[in-house]
Amino acid sequence: MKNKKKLKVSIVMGSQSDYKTMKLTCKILKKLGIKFETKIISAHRTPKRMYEFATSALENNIEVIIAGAGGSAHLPGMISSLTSIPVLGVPIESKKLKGLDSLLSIAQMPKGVPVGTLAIGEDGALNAGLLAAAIIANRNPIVRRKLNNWRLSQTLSIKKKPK
Ligand code: RP5
Repeated sequence: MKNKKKLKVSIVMGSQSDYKTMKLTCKILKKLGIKFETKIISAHRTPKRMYEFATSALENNIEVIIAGAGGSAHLPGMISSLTSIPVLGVPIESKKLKGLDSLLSIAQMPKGVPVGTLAIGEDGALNAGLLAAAIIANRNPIVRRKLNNWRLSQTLSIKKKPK
């Protein structure tokens, strides 16, 4: 996949079961016209895949990595330890602790290796896409315009009075 100039965002997740949440990230990136790829990569089940992905991300033209993981969710932190590309972490709503485990695991990175942590579940998945778009928009006016239009249509959709 080397030198595919247009690839911007990589969405990775620890399991197939995370996809129902991470689909929201795909949806918003599609809407904003941002190229992305999706991969299942588990820090503990496929550590070699994780290493190879993270260490080749820069040469694969990835600008932002969005990593969704649940439970003992070390995937975003481990990826961030292997690359200086910005990593956004989405805590998946786990079955046992409703995602509190994932949230703390992703958010509580010790100093030196950052992960931008989003909200638990679908809110975080969608916002991760918006945040990736905002990062890319810093040097891409077309993405900036699309992102601003999306935000404006959200504002316009909010009614002034409850029914
Ligand atoms: C994590 O374990 C994954 O990110 C997923 O959220 C969780 C459960 O995985 P499955 O048992 O559904 O494959 O690694």
